[in-house]
Amino acid sequence: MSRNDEVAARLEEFADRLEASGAEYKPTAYRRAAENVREHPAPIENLAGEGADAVAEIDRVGDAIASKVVEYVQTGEIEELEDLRSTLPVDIEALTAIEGVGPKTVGTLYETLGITTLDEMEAAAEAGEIREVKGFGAKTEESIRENIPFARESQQRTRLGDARPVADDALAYLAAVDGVSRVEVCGSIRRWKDTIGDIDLLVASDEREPVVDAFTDWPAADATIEAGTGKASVRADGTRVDVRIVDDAEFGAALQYFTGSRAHNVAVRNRAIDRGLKLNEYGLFDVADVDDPDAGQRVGDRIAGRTEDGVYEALDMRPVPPELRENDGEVAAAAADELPSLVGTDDLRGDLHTHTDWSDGGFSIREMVAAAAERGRAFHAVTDHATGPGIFGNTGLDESAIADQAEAIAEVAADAEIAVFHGIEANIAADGTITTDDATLADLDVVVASPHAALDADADAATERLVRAVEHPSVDVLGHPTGRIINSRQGLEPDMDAVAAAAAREGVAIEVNANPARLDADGAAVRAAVEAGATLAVNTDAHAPRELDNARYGVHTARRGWAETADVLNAYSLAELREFLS
Ligand code: DGT
Ligand code: CA
Ligand code: CA
Ligand code: ZN
Repeated sequence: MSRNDEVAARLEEFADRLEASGAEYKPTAYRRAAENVREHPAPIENLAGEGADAVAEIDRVGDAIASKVVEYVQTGEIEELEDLRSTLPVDIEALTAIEGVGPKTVGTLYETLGITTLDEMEAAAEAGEIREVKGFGAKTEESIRENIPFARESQQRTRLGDARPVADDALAYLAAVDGVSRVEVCGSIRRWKDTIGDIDLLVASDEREPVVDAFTDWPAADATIEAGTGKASVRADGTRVDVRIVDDAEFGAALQYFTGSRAHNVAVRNRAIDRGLKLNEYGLFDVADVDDPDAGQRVGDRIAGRTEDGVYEALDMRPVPPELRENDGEVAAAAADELPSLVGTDDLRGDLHTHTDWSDGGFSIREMVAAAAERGRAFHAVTDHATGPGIFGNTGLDESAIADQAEAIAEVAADAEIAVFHGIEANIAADGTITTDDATLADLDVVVASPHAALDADADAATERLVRAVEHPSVDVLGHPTGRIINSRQGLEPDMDAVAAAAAREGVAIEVNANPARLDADGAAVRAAVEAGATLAVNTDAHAPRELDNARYGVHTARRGWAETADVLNAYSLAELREFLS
């Protein structure tokens, strides 16, 4: 976490605690300040070093907040925040993770029932105490009770998009340590799961202790959890990071073992047993002539282990891409040489879902197009929000604003180095209708239709809604189909087989939204889409240039769903893309 993110998180906690204590306007001021500190291009510690006046130069950061920022950077604490923490000693982050529970509710339930933790909240809900509190009822209590397990899970698992940069930093750091010959991520992060329990790293080196010492000195490590001879764990940015150090000759076997998943490993190990071989984290061993194969871990002739590919090949399999290792058909496919040729990050030629300052983005059309061109993209679609359900205030475009924007886009397109498409992100109402005029939609190059409201509908209603939306003649892409926010909102739970079948029939692409808070469609839904013969669109939904770099999360999510290059609209040539959109 950069210091800007860290300071922003403290300001947001400040806002939540103020709101829980009944403050009216101040929380909003703190939240706006937090957002701008997070987005500020310069490191906040540099500004704080120059004093509160320099910090107050940031938009929406007033003198009072600026001096708190300086206090935090200098001392690691904000006295007023510490006071709020002791007068309202609640785990505000965990409690507000319950869908439908905000800081105000937390404050009320602390004052009336003394609730401070998720466990206490659960006990109170189960004892029927919450419904007795003024302003609450049986329905609210029931919804709180139902949403607690999801909140609990969200407190334990880190979003891929938060964990991956930490892992990348650790990889770069360890690669530069003396005596390290190879280093790789493994575990769920190498499989690009959408949430991560902990980050696993594997190092090949002859010198274990110096590597452990170097790792515990990693600047991003906030605390050492344990440090042994062959392994160590630290906490970084709130996530546990495990490192294991092995000999070079065993690195491939260890990488295979620690990448998992467990279910995949069991299936592969059984294949080894069928061949009279033994597979473990130390290697693949021929135990045919060994009296007691269980006598030790390294018993028998080592026939593979230096490289991971070598392990798979010695088992008569193609090497399995990590994203597929969930024991979902990949072992048989690898044995039959029928693995899909998965889409790669280099295959994407452009984005079909992005925003500008015409809606809730932070940058102009010209800036976003330039950022796409800088990244080597061949095309870029601007799809700002249309006004409609779930789009707040005046951030969404009505029909006349869309017409105005067409002119602005044409102006940028005229001298752009890349193809620029004018699109819209239209809204799918609860009944599946699209809330922008048909005539306006028909004129646009790209129509992404997404659900933004009524995201708690039951499964049947959700399926009908999405099927009806893809049947609209102008819709090209079904945007973030479930509307989930990872660790925060479950979203719709449609029958993806049915939605995918409709999308395939109607020639509508199903989006894999690469925003790491969404990753929607997820791997399982992508698999349903691929099996139904639907096309996919891997889009960043970028609201700022740097969010265009989130594309990799979308690609790896698509790979988890067995998506091939040919399945992905963003990999089409311009001519093919125009054909699909028309
Ligand atoms: P996570 O961290 O919960 O997101 O999931 P993973 O898959 O990273 O799991 P983790 O960190 O507990 O262990 C990393 C990998 O190591 C796991 O995918 C498979 C392997 N592994 C660890 N412990 C065992 C074990 O006791 N048996 C087997 N078969 N594999 C294990
Ligand atoms: Ca892990
Ligand atoms: Ca682990
Ligand atoms: Zn969007």
